[in-house]
Amino acid sequence: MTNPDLTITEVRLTPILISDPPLLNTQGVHQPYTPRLVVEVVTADGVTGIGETYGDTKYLDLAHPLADALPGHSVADLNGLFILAGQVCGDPAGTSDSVDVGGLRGVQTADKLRLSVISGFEVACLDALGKSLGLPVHALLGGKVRDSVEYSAYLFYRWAEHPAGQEPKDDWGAAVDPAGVVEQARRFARDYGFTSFKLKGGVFPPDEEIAAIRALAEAFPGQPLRLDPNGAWSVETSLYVAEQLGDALEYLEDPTSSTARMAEVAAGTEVPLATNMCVTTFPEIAEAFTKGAVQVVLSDHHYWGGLRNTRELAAICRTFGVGLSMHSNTHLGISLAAMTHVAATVPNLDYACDSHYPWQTEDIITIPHTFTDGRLTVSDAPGLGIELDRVALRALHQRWLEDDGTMRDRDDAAAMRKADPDWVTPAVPRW
Ligand code: GKR
Ligand code: MG
Repeated sequence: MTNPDLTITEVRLTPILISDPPLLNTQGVHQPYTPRLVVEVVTADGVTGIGETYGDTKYLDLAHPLADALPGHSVADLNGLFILAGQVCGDPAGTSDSVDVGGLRGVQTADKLRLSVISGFEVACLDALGKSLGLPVHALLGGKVRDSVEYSAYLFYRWAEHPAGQEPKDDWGAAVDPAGVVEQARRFARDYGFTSFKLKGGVFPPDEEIAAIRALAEAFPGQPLRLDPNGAWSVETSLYVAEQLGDALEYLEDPTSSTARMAEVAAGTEVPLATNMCVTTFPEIAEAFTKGAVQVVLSDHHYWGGLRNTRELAAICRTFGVGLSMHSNTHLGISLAAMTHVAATVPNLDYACDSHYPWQTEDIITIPHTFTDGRLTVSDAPGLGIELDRVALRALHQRWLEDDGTMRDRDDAAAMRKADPDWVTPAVPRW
Protein backbone atom coordinates (compact mmCIF):
# COMPACT_ATOMS: atom_id res chain seq x y z
CA MET A 1 0.00 0.00 0.00
CA THR A 2 1.46 3.40 -0.93
CA ASN A 3 1.22 6.34 1.42
CA PRO A 4 -1.12 9.12 0.29
CA ASP A 5 0.56 12.28 -0.99
CA LEU A 6 -0.80 14.94 1.35
CA THR A 7 0.88 17.87 -0.40
CA ILE A 8 -1.48 20.71 -1.23
CA THR A 9 -1.38 21.49 -4.93
CA GLU A 10 -4.29 23.90 -5.23
CA VAL A 11 -6.49 26.06 -3.00
CA ARG A 12 -9.81 27.43 -4.24
CA LEU A 13 -11.72 30.23 -2.52
CA THR A 14 -15.36 30.78 -3.41
CA PRO A 15 -17.21 33.68 -1.80
CA ILE A 16 -20.97 33.17 -1.79
CA LEU A 17 -24.12 34.95 -0.67
CA ILE A 18 -26.66 32.85 1.18
CA SER A 19 -30.27 33.78 1.79
CA ASP A 20 -31.15 34.80 5.33
CA PRO A 21 -34.50 35.64 6.95
CA PRO A 22 -35.27 39.00 8.63
CA LEU A 23 -34.03 37.96 12.09
CA LEU A 24 -33.83 40.79 14.61
CA ASN A 25 -31.06 41.50 17.10
CA THR A 26 -30.00 44.49 19.13
CA GLN A 27 -28.03 46.00 16.26
CA GLY A 28 -30.71 45.71 13.60
CA VAL A 29 -31.98 42.96 11.35
CA HIS A 30 -30.34 40.36 9.13
CA GLN A 31 -29.93 41.37 5.49
CA PRO A 32 -31.68 39.24 2.82
CA TYR A 33 -28.31 37.70 1.93
CA THR A 34 -25.18 37.19 3.97
CA PRO A 35 -21.63 36.35 2.86
CA ARG A 36 -19.75 33.11 3.52
CA LEU A 37 -16.46 31.84 2.12
CA VAL A 38 -15.96 28.26 0.95
CA VAL A 39 -12.37 27.01 1.07
CA GLU A 40 -11.24 23.98 -0.96
CA VAL A 41 -7.80 22.43 -0.64
CA VAL A 42 -6.72 19.86 -3.21
CA THR A 43 -3.92 17.37 -2.55
CA ALA A 44 -1.43 15.88 -5.02
CA ASP A 45 -3.59 12.74 -5.03
CA GLY A 46 -6.58 14.77 -6.19
CA VAL A 47 -8.39 14.62 -2.83
CA THR A 48 -10.41 17.77 -2.08
CA GLY A 49 -11.12 18.99 1.44
CA ILE A 50 -13.73 21.67 2.17
CA GLY A 51 -14.11 24.35 4.84
CA GLU A 52 -16.40 27.32 5.45
CA THR A 53 -15.96 30.63 7.26
CA TYR A 54 -17.10 34.26 7.31
CA GLY A 55 -17.10 35.82 3.85
CA ASP A 56 -17.06 39.57 4.46
CA THR A 57 -14.42 41.56 2.57
CA LYS A 58 -12.09 41.83 5.58
CA TYR A 59 -11.96 38.02 5.79
CA LEU A 60 -11.45 37.59 2.04
CA ASP A 61 -8.54 40.04 2.19
CA LEU A 62 -6.80 37.70 4.64
CA ALA A 63 -7.83 34.45 2.97
CA HIS A 64 -6.34 35.26 -0.46
CA PRO A 65 -2.67 35.55 0.57
CA LEU A 66 -3.02 32.41 2.68
CA ALA A 67 -4.52 30.50 -0.26
CA ASP A 68 -1.65 31.68 -2.48
CA ALA A 69 0.99 30.60 0.03
CA LEU A 70 -0.43 27.19 0.97
CA PRO A 71 0.42 25.00 -2.06
CA GLY A 72 3.47 22.87 -1.28
CA HIS A 73 2.47 22.44 2.38
CA SER A 74 0.93 19.25 3.76
CA VAL A 75 -2.71 19.05 4.83
CA ALA A 76 -1.38 17.31 7.95
CA ASP A 77 0.82 20.28 8.93
CA LEU A 78 -1.80 22.21 10.87
CA ASN A 79 0.69 23.91 13.17
CA GLY A 80 2.48 25.05 10.02
CA LEU A 81 -0.80 26.51 8.76
CA PHE A 82 -0.91 28.87 11.76
CA ILE A 83 2.73 29.86 11.30
CA LEU A 84 2.16 30.51 7.61
CA ALA A 85 -0.94 32.60 8.31
CA GLY A 86 1.07 34.69 10.76
CA GLN A 87 3.63 35.30 8.03
CA VAL A 88 1.40 36.06 5.06
CA CYS A 89 -1.83 37.55 6.42
CA GLY A 90 -1.32 41.21 7.18
CA ASP A 91 -3.86 43.22 9.11
CA PRO A 92 -7.06 43.80 7.16
CA ALA A 93 -7.63 47.40 6.13
CA GLY A 94 -8.98 49.54 8.93
CA THR A 95 -8.06 47.25 11.82
CA SER A 96 -5.13 46.72 14.07
CA ASP A 97 -4.66 44.40 16.99
CA SER A 98 -5.65 47.17 19.38
CA VAL A 99 -8.86 48.25 17.66
CA ASP A 100 -12.21 47.28 19.15
CA VAL A 101 -14.87 47.49 16.48
CA GLY A 102 -17.44 45.88 18.77
CA GLY A 103 -20.34 43.94 17.33
CA LEU A 104 -22.32 40.82 18.15
CA ARG A 105 -19.26 38.60 18.39
CA GLY A 106 -17.33 40.66 20.94
CA VAL A 107 -14.16 42.63 20.40
CA GLN A 108 -12.99 42.14 16.83
CA THR A 109 -9.24 42.37 16.50
CA ALA A 110 -7.10 41.68 13.45
CA ASP A 111 -5.82 38.59 15.25
CA LYS A 112 -9.34 37.27 15.70
CA LEU A 113 -10.18 37.87 12.03
CA ARG A 114 -7.06 35.89 11.11
CA LEU A 115 -8.11 33.02 13.36
CA SER A 116 -11.56 32.96 11.74
CA VAL A 117 -9.94 32.70 8.33
CA ILE A 118 -7.54 30.00 9.49
CA SER A 119 -10.50 27.99 10.80
CA GLY A 120 -11.91 27.57 7.27
CA PHE A 121 -8.53 26.34 6.03
CA GLU A 122 -7.98 24.09 9.04
CA VAL A 123 -11.35 22.38 8.53
CA ALA A 124 -10.61 21.95 4.80
CA CYS A 125 -7.20 20.40 5.61
CA LEU A 126 -8.74 18.04 8.19
CA ASP A 127 -11.41 17.02 5.68
CA ALA A 128 -8.76 16.28 3.04
CA LEU A 129 -6.57 14.46 5.57
CA GLY A 130 -9.49 12.34 6.75
CA LYS A 131 -10.49 11.50 3.19
CA SER A 132 -6.89 10.60 2.34
CA LEU A 133 -6.54 8.31 5.37
CA GLY A 134 -10.08 6.92 5.30
CA LEU A 135 -10.80 8.39 8.75
CA PRO A 136 -13.56 10.70 10.00
CA VAL A 137 -12.50 14.13 11.27
CA HIS A 138 -13.51 13.20 14.81
CA ALA A 139 -10.93 10.36 14.70
CA LEU A 140 -8.24 12.88 13.71
CA LEU A 141 -9.20 14.85 16.83
CA GLY A 142 -8.83 11.84 19.09
CA GLY A 143 -12.12 10.07 18.52
CA LYS A 144 -15.74 10.68 19.35
CA VAL A 145 -17.03 10.29 22.89
CA ARG A 146 -20.68 10.46 21.77
CA ASP A 147 -22.57 9.25 18.69
CA SER A 148 -24.83 12.27 18.35
CA VAL A 149 -24.67 15.93 19.31
CA GLU A 150 -27.57 17.86 20.77
CA TYR A 151 -28.54 21.27 19.39
CA SER A 152 -30.95 23.86 20.76
CA ALA A 153 -33.70 25.72 18.91
CA TYR A 154 -32.44 29.22 18.13
CA LEU A 155 -35.49 31.47 18.44
CA PHE A 156 -35.45 34.96 16.97
CA TYR A 157 -37.84 37.86 17.03
CA ARG A 158 -38.42 38.36 13.35
CA TRP A 159 -40.53 40.04 10.75
CA ALA A 160 -42.63 38.10 8.26
CA GLU A 161 -40.67 39.66 5.38
CA HIS A 162 -37.60 41.75 4.71
CA PRO A 163 -38.32 45.49 4.51
CA ALA A 164 -39.41 47.02 1.19
CA GLY A 165 -40.68 43.67 -0.09
CA GLN A 166 -37.14 42.36 -0.67
CA GLU A 167 -36.65 38.69 -1.52
CA PRO A 168 -36.20 36.03 -0.29
CA LYS A 169 -39.42 35.18 1.51
CA ASP A 170 -40.31 32.22 3.74
CA ASP A 171 -43.36 30.84 5.51
CA TRP A 172 -42.34 31.37 9.14
CA GLY A 173 -44.39 34.53 9.62
CA ALA A 174 -43.63 37.25 12.15
CA ALA A 175 -42.62 36.72 15.78
CA VAL A 176 -42.62 40.01 17.66
CA ASP A 177 -44.38 39.13 20.91
CA PRO A 178 -44.59 36.23 23.39
CA ALA A 179 -47.29 34.40 21.42
CA GLY A 180 -45.22 34.62 18.21
CA VAL A 181 -42.12 33.34 20.01
CA VAL A 182 -44.01 30.38 21.44
CA GLU A 183 -45.48 29.54 18.04
CA GLN A 184 -42.01 29.62 16.51
CA ALA A 185 -40.69 27.39 19.31
CA ARG A 186 -43.51 24.89 18.71
CA ARG A 187 -42.51 24.61 15.06
CA PHE A 188 -38.87 24.06 16.02
CA ALA A 189 -39.94 21.35 18.47
CA ARG A 190 -42.29 19.70 15.97
CA ASP A 191 -40.04 19.78 12.89
CA TYR A 192 -36.63 19.21 14.48
CA GLY A 193 -37.35 17.74 17.91
CA PHE A 194 -35.42 20.42 19.81
CA THR A 195 -36.02 20.32 23.52
CA SER A 196 -34.00 23.35 24.64
CA PHE A 197 -34.62 26.89 23.44
CA LYS A 198 -32.55 30.01 23.13
CA LEU A 199 -34.17 33.38 22.46
CA LYS A 200 -32.14 36.13 20.84
CA GLY A 201 -32.99 39.17 22.94
CA GLY A 202 -31.88 42.79 23.17
CA VAL A 203 -34.58 43.65 20.64
CA PHE A 204 -37.50 44.80 22.81
CA PRO A 205 -37.53 46.41 26.25
CA PRO A 206 -36.49 43.81 28.86
CA ASP A 207 -39.97 43.37 30.37
CA GLU A 208 -41.28 42.22 26.97
CA GLU A 209 -38.50 39.67 26.66
CA ILE A 210 -39.10 38.50 30.24
CA ALA A 211 -42.73 37.92 29.23
CA ALA A 212 -41.59 35.89 26.20
CA ILE A 213 -39.40 33.64 28.37
CA ARG A 214 -42.26 33.22 30.84
CA ALA A 215 -44.54 32.21 27.97
CA LEU A 216 -41.95 29.67 26.79
CA ALA A 217 -41.62 28.29 30.33
CA GLU A 218 -45.36 27.80 30.44
CA ALA A 219 -45.49 26.17 27.00
CA PHE A 220 -42.47 23.91 27.61
CA PRO A 221 -42.43 23.22 31.37
CA GLY A 222 -39.07 22.15 32.76
CA GLN A 223 -37.26 22.45 29.42
CA PRO A 224 -33.99 24.41 29.26
CA LEU A 225 -34.38 28.08 28.24
CA ARG A 226 -31.80 30.79 27.55
CA LEU A 227 -31.96 34.48 26.75
CA ASP A 228 -29.18 36.36 24.90
CA PRO A 229 -29.43 40.16 24.43
CA ASN A 230 -25.87 40.41 23.08
CA GLY A 231 -24.68 42.70 25.86
CA ALA A 232 -27.51 45.22 25.47
CA TRP A 233 -28.30 45.65 29.16
CA SER A 234 -26.72 47.57 32.03
CA VAL A 235 -25.60 45.70 35.14
CA GLU A 236 -28.77 46.84 36.94
CA THR A 237 -31.05 45.66 34.14
CA SER A 238 -29.20 42.34 33.91
CA LEU A 239 -29.69 41.76 37.64
CA TYR A 240 -33.36 42.70 37.34
CA VAL A 241 -33.89 40.19 34.50
CA ALA A 242 -31.94 37.52 36.38
CA GLU A 243 -34.14 38.05 39.42
CA GLN A 244 -37.33 37.91 37.35
CA LEU A 245 -36.33 34.80 35.39
CA GLY A 246 -33.97 33.07 37.77
CA ASP A 247 -36.04 29.91 38.12
CA ALA A 248 -36.80 29.66 34.38
CA LEU A 249 -33.34 30.06 32.85
CA GLU A 250 -30.68 27.45 32.23
CA TYR A 251 -28.31 30.40 31.74
CA LEU A 252 -28.34 34.05 30.82
CA GLU A 253 -26.11 34.76 27.82
CA ASP A 254 -24.09 37.99 27.55
CA PRO A 255 -26.63 40.09 29.44
CA THR A 256 -24.14 42.94 29.54
CA SER A 257 -20.99 43.77 27.62
CA SER A 258 -17.41 43.60 28.99
CA THR A 259 -15.85 41.18 31.40
CA ALA A 260 -15.92 43.72 34.24
CA ARG A 261 -19.69 44.22 33.94
CA MET A 262 -20.32 40.48 33.52
CA ALA A 263 -18.35 39.95 36.75
CA GLU A 264 -20.58 42.45 38.55
CA VAL A 265 -23.69 40.67 37.34
CA ALA A 266 -22.28 37.25 38.22
CA ALA A 267 -21.55 38.46 41.74
CA GLY A 268 -25.19 39.45 42.20
CA THR A 269 -27.07 36.41 40.90
CA GLU A 270 -27.13 32.64 41.10
CA VAL A 271 -28.14 32.39 37.42
CA PRO A 272 -25.13 31.10 35.41
CA LEU A 273 -23.79 33.54 32.82
CA ALA A 274 -22.70 32.33 29.39
CA THR A 275 -20.72 34.23 26.79
CA ASN A 276 -19.69 34.32 23.18
CA MET A 277 -18.73 37.98 23.50
CA CYS A 278 -16.36 38.63 26.40
CA VAL A 279 -14.37 35.36 26.12
CA THR A 280 -13.67 34.84 22.44
CA THR A 281 -9.89 34.42 22.42
CA PHE A 282 -7.32 32.73 24.66
CA PRO A 283 -5.93 36.02 26.06
CA GLU A 284 -9.41 36.93 27.35
CA ILE A 285 -9.77 33.76 29.44
CA ALA A 286 -7.59 34.57 32.45
CA GLU A 287 -9.37 37.76 33.52
CA ALA A 288 -12.87 36.34 32.98
CA PHE A 289 -12.21 33.07 34.81
CA THR A 290 -10.33 34.59 37.74
CA LYS A 291 -13.04 37.23 38.20
CA GLY A 292 -15.78 34.58 38.00
CA ALA A 293 -17.39 36.63 35.20
CA VAL A 294 -18.68 33.64 33.20
CA GLN A 295 -19.83 30.16 34.08
CA VAL A 296 -20.25 28.89 30.49
CA VAL A 297 -18.13 29.64 27.41
CA LEU A 298 -19.85 29.31 24.06
CA SER A 299 -17.09 28.28 21.75
CA ASP A 300 -17.20 28.95 18.03
CA HIS A 301 -14.58 27.09 16.03
CA HIS A 302 -14.51 29.95 13.53
CA TYR A 303 -13.25 32.63 15.81
CA TRP A 304 -11.30 30.36 18.13
CA GLY A 305 -9.18 29.32 15.13
CA GLY A 306 -10.53 25.87 14.32
CA LEU A 307 -11.32 22.48 15.76
CA ARG A 308 -8.06 21.79 17.55
CA ASN A 309 -8.17 25.15 19.34
CA THR A 310 -11.75 24.39 20.35
CA ARG A 311 -10.49 21.27 22.10
CA GLU A 312 -7.80 23.32 23.83
CA LEU A 313 -10.46 25.74 25.03
CA ALA A 314 -12.50 22.79 26.28
CA ALA A 315 -9.52 21.56 28.33
CA ILE A 316 -9.08 24.99 29.94
CA CYS A 317 -12.80 25.18 30.77
CA ARG A 318 -12.63 21.70 32.27
CA THR A 319 -9.68 22.72 34.40
CA PHE A 320 -11.46 25.77 35.79
CA GLY A 321 -14.86 24.11 36.21
CA VAL A 322 -16.40 26.42 33.60
CA GLY A 323 -19.11 24.94 31.38
CA LEU A 324 -18.78 24.69 27.61
CA SER A 325 -21.16 24.77 24.70
CA MET A 326 -21.17 26.20 21.19
CA HIS A 327 -22.17 29.50 19.65
CA SER A 328 -23.38 29.97 16.11
CA ASN A 329 -23.63 32.63 13.49
CA THR A 330 -25.41 32.26 10.17
CA HIS A 331 -23.65 29.30 8.54
CA LEU A 332 -24.13 26.39 6.16
CA GLY A 333 -23.68 22.64 6.29
CA ILE A 334 -19.89 22.50 6.07
CA SER A 335 -19.57 24.44 9.31
CA LEU A 336 -22.34 22.43 10.95
CA ALA A 337 -20.50 19.22 10.06
CA ALA A 338 -17.28 20.65 11.51
CA MET A 339 -19.07 21.74 14.72
CA THR A 340 -20.60 18.30 15.08
CA HIS A 341 -17.27 16.49 14.68
CA VAL A 342 -15.48 18.58 17.28
CA ALA A 343 -18.47 18.58 19.63
CA ALA A 344 -18.46 14.78 19.45
CA THR A 345 -14.89 14.69 20.81
CA VAL A 346 -15.28 17.08 23.74
CA PRO A 347 -16.04 15.23 26.99
CA ASN A 348 -17.29 18.33 28.80
CA LEU A 349 -19.89 19.52 26.33
CA ASP A 350 -22.32 20.61 28.99
CA TYR A 351 -25.25 22.12 27.05
CA ALA A 352 -27.03 21.75 23.72
CA CYS A 353 -25.15 23.71 21.01
CA ASP A 354 -26.57 26.71 19.12
CA SER A 355 -27.09 26.59 15.37
CA HIS A 356 -28.71 28.98 12.91
CA TYR A 357 -28.90 26.11 10.40
CA PRO A 358 -32.70 25.58 10.44
CA TRP A 359 -33.08 29.21 9.32
CA GLN A 360 -31.12 28.55 6.13
CA THR A 361 -33.20 27.43 3.17
CA GLU A 362 -30.29 26.62 0.89
CA ASP A 363 -27.03 24.74 1.27
CA ILE A 364 -23.92 23.84 -0.67
CA ILE A 365 -23.68 20.21 0.37
CA THR A 366 -25.36 17.41 -1.53
CA ILE A 367 -27.25 15.98 1.46
CA PRO A 368 -28.34 18.65 3.95
CA HIS A 369 -28.17 17.79 7.65
CA THR A 370 -31.31 16.53 9.36
CA PHE A 371 -31.99 17.05 13.05
CA THR A 372 -33.73 14.13 14.74
CA ASP A 373 -34.92 14.61 18.31
CA GLY A 374 -32.89 17.82 18.28
CA ARG A 375 -29.69 15.91 17.54
CA LEU A 376 -27.29 15.29 14.65
CA THR A 377 -25.69 11.90 14.21
CA VAL A 378 -21.89 12.04 14.14
CA SER A 379 -20.66 10.80 10.77
CA ASP A 380 -18.08 8.00 10.64
CA ALA A 381 -17.45 8.49 6.91
CA PRO A 382 -14.00 9.74 5.88
CA GLY A 383 -13.35 13.46 6.44
CA LEU A 384 -16.35 15.55 7.40
CA GLY A 385 -18.65 13.00 5.76
CA ILE A 386 -20.27 15.52 3.40
CA GLU A 387 -19.89 16.40 -0.29
CA LEU A 388 -19.90 19.77 -1.97
CA ASP A 389 -22.85 20.47 -4.27
CA ARG A 390 -21.00 22.26 -7.06
CA VAL A 391 -24.14 23.40 -8.86
CA ALA A 392 -25.40 25.12 -5.70
CA LEU A 393 -21.95 26.55 -5.00
CA ARG A 394 -21.79 28.08 -8.49
CA ALA A 395 -25.26 29.59 -8.14
CA LEU A 396 -24.51 31.18 -4.78
CA HIS A 397 -21.18 32.46 -6.06
CA GLN A 398 -22.96 33.95 -9.07
CA ARG A 399 -25.25 35.78 -6.64
CA TRP A 400 -22.15 37.16 -4.91
CA LEU A 401 -20.68 38.24 -8.26
CA GLU A 402 -23.90 40.00 -9.25
CA ASP A 403 -24.36 41.80 -5.93
CA ASP A 404 -23.81 45.54 -6.15
CA GLY A 405 -21.68 45.41 -3.01
CA THR A 406 -24.48 46.02 -0.48
CA MET A 407 -24.65 42.45 0.83
CA ARG A 408 -21.00 41.46 0.64
CA ASP A 409 -20.40 42.75 4.15
CA ARG A 410 -22.90 41.89 6.86
CA ASP A 411 -24.55 45.09 8.05
CA ASP A 412 -27.59 44.60 10.28
CA ALA A 413 -27.94 48.34 10.91
CA ALA A 414 -28.06 49.12 7.18
CA ALA A 415 -30.74 46.45 6.76
CA MET A 416 -32.72 48.05 9.59
CA ARG A 417 -32.54 51.46 7.91
CA LYS A 418 -34.59 50.05 5.03
CA ALA A 419 -37.46 49.92 7.52
CA ASP A 420 -36.43 52.82 9.74
CA PRO A 421 -34.27 55.40 7.96
CA ASP A 422 -33.32 57.02 11.30
CA TRP A 423 -31.96 53.79 12.81
CA VAL A 424 -28.49 53.98 14.31
CA THR A 425 -26.78 51.11 16.10
CA PRO A 426 -27.87 51.59 19.73
CA ALA A 427 -25.24 52.66 22.24
CA VAL A 428 -24.43 50.08 24.91
CA PRO A 429 -26.05 49.60 27.35
CA ARG A 430 -29.30 50.07 25.49
CA TRP A 431 -31.48 49.43 28.55
O1 GKR B 1 -27.41 36.13 14.07
O2 GKR B 1 -28.29 37.94 14.86
C1 GKR B 1 -27.57 36.96 14.97
C2 GKR B 1 -26.86 36.70 16.27
O3 GKR B 1 -27.03 37.79 17.14
C3 GKR B 1 -25.41 36.41 16.07
O4 GKR B 1 -24.85 37.38 15.26
C4 GKR B 1 -24.64 36.28 17.37
O5 GKR B 1 -23.28 36.28 17.11
O6 GKR B 1 -25.88 34.24 17.62
C5 GKR B 1 -24.89 35.00 18.09
C6 GKR B 1 -24.89 35.07 19.58
O7 GKR B 1 -25.19 34.09 20.19
O8 GKR B 1 -24.51 36.09 20.15
MG1 MG C 1 -24.64 34.98 22.13
